[in-house]
Amino acid sequence: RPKELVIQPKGRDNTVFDVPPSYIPDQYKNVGNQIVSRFGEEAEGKVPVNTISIPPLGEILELRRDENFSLFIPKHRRIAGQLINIYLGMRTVDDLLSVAVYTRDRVNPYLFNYCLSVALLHRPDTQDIDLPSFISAFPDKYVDSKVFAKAREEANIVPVGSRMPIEISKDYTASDLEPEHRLAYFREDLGINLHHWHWHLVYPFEAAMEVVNKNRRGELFYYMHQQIIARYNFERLSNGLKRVERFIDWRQPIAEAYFPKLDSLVASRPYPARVANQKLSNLRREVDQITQDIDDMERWRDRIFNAISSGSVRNENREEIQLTEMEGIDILGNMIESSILSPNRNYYGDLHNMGHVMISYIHDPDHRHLESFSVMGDSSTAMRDPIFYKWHAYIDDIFQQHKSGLPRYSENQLNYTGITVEGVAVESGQQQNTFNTFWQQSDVDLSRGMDFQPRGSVFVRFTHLNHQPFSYRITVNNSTGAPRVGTCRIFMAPKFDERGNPWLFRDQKNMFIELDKFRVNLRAGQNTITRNSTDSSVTIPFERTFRDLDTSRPQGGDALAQFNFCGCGWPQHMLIPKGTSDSPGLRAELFVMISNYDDDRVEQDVSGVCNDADSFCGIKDRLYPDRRSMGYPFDRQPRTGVDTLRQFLTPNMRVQDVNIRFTNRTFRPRTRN
Ligand code: CUO
Repeated sequence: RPKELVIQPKGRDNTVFDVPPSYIPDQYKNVGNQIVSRFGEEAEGKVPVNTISIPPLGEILELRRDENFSLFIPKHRRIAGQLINIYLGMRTVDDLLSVAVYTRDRVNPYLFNYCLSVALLHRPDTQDIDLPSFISAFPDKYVDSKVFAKAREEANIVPVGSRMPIEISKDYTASDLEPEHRLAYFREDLGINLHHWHWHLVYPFEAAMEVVNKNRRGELFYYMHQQIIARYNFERLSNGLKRVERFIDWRQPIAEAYFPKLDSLVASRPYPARVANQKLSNLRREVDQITQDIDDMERWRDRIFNAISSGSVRNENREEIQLTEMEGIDILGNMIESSILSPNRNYYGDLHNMGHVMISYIHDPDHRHLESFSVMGDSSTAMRDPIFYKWHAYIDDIFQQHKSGLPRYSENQLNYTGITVEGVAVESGQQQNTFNTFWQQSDVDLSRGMDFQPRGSVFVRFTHLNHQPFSYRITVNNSTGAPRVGTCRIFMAPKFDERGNPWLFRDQKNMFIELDKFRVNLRAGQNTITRNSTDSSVTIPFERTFRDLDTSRPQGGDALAQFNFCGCGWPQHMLIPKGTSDSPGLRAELFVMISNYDDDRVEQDVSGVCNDADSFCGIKDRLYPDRRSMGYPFDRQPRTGVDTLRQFLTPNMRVQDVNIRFTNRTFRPRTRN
């Protein structure tokens, strides 16, 4: 990929930055004027760039421009923290622009993009600046590498306007000989991987304290990833596979292989594959300054389990901190991930992050082959690999150990006196209480992340799961004689386990996926609540997942200002698991609860901020908008005497049998005229 000297301001492809001559990197010094004038000739406008004194970049330059970049590698994290601080420390937006232009052609492109994104997200004076969607900046992290040669050819030969979309098969990474491949549509989904990237962009685990220290971030790390595992298991049951097993014995071979077929355009190298039955080794990678033994991981694990069983952790001053009912999970989240909010990173270590690193170097633990990390080493690609889910199933199980020691919710705590949910129905298509799923094709423009002449859009067409839009109709009786306010919580789980047996509540509770959560006003007497699937509190709209904002944004500044935060959210097209194609489809249980808003409420002003995926992403610069433990009411073991979901119910809850029916048809694109 040619490294040109021009940053193109978004949406104005023919505008260039007026790079001060002193900013031109040494390797271009002799030809700098020619390059600038070449781009300058085509330019319709120039953005002035101040010459300022640039802070020393030091260690930041040690990551070469043609290397891959991973936040999981401690050295990379450290230099990312330094660069973020430089961007955050600029006094004005003009100075920020100037240092961005200067660093753009010197530092690693992934590092540059990540650090500038974090800074734009967190500086008060850049809230109205939007970035192009990450997939259009780095398409190589999301699509089959074969696409790029085809795209270049298409761009060279076919004029803009006549170019045909390049189709990516949804079966390009493996064949049906590999049972795990049945889940490829989920693991390799563009929207899911973009969500995961955005989540970790919004919740970095290492940076300036004011960037990391967000309300309940440790708990949200637990909850968002717990929901990923629940959703993955739901998809597995839809595909005749049993729930994912934990990666618990780190000295045993990993049966699952994965061949990502992604090439890093920045590093000009493919992401390494993992063959079946590879084993972890101790890491000795001087190049990354990583020396880590499996023994270290085991020690951290044992200390974490000790902390959970004793109900307290030890901080760096050897003080005990209790893992309380409400806040303990937040401490554990930061400790296990780990983030800089961990009470004692020396002692409890860096278990989850180092797991990613160990797995991502399984093919070259001592760097003898000069290979870089695999997809597990990068939050934008990690969810593609089956081992991601085994690792996170293991991590989640640690959190569940803590949760199962907490006080159980009593009937009184769960109930909302006087409020009865009398009926729940799902309306979609002809059949009530059936979700309809199918394949859908969509087109994404990749041209922004590629340099070729002549320019113009080049679309790829990919196939993803989707569902028919639906609405819930919920009837509620309020017998209190006065208006009431509640929070409506909607979840769904498979009705039977992988053997076809009904669940015990203690197992089924971990299978519930959150579908929606919203406030309801209940007048005295009968109420009917209707709610559309597109309003879900876990999802962002299709358009926001895939498009640059300038083609889809509503008029007005507020939505625009929140774009980067708003990129976080489960993709709407993956809200409903695939289900099965037999009649009547996969049998599932839809759970609706109305809890007392007095116990849920968080006092804050959320006007003008993006909050449509707040269940998984929180709200930018605000408190998490629900006071309950995340995952409520399924985050605890049930009270005594409750073995099944039915026994768990109080009058303010209701369960409706539903079916998820998959039709093996592919609908043509709807994203482009
Ligand atoms: Cu999201 Cu392991 O935390 O990837």
